[in-house]
Amino acid sequence: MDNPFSLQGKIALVTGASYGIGFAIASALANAGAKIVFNDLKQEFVDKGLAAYKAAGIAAIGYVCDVTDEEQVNAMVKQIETEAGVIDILVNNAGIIKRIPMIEMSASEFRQVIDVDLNAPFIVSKAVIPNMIKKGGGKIINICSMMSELGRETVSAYAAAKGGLKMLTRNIASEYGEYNIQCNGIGPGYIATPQTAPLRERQADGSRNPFDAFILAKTPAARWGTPEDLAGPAVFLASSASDFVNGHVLYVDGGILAYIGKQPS
Ligand code: NAP
Ligand code: GCO
Repeated sequence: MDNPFSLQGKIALVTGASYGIGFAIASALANAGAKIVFNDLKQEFVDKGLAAYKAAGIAAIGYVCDVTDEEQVNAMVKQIETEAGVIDILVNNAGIIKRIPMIEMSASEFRQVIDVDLNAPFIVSKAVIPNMIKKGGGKIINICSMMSELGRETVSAYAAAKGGLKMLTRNIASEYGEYNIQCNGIGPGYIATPQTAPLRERQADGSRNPFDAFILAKTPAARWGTPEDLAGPAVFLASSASDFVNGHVLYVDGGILAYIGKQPS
């Protein structure tokens, strides 16, 4: 029996993958045999990403592309298909967050988050699905969040986007499953990346950030996740090992969603 987790011969596009979770997922897919293509907003970050992939022994191809811009996305997908081949695996990873109390957030700020975290996965998925169908199938992995299930103060736009992304995941699975396209989500818990750095920064007096202590009390694993914790789940959902898994969000959260939280001592 062939190794069901092998990605040999597959082409994987991971959006926003110069660093952070996207970089870790792309590296894992490469180590499983996939050819990696990625994008970022700025050439500077694409170049930094290419250097990091090279240092990890990964021959990635990088593109400058704003995933909220449908013209840029369609041009990038066409260029990828010319330079590397039809995309077999899409990871919609690019994302932003704005932590602002809802009644202080402008409609423009709200729309910016929705644009990157929800509209962009729609735009990129729409660009790759037609040739996935022609090729006989494909894998789409949307990077959701704890906020696909839970709310908290100051993240209204992000939670609305990630909740919507869970349902977009289910709808792509429903609409294109018959073409052997599996669309699933990964819901990371609290992961130590630049996006969550403000939540972990030490206080002025050197004490731990209260949010840091809060998350540790809410996580059975009693630690923040690392981007590498997402590697195995991503390879699973990108591989033939998950060919009958569709419309599922796999939470990689150390148990947060299962736990009421440690009683304060
Ligand atoms: P990050 O460190 O902020 O990295 C986000 C990446 O997305 C960056 O490379 C960024 O590029 C790129 N990006 C943002 N807007 C873009 C756009 N319009 N077009 C193209 N690229 C764009 O975030 P992260 O922590 O690695 O998170 C990655 C994904 O996981 C996000 O979808 C996030 O919501 C999700 N997530 C994160 C956590 C966590 O705890 N960290 C937990 C659950 C889910 P620039 O560097 O150029 O801005
Ligand atoms: C926050 C965090 C979270 C994480 C992640 C949790 O401000 O609460 O940024 O939103 O990024 O989405 O799964």
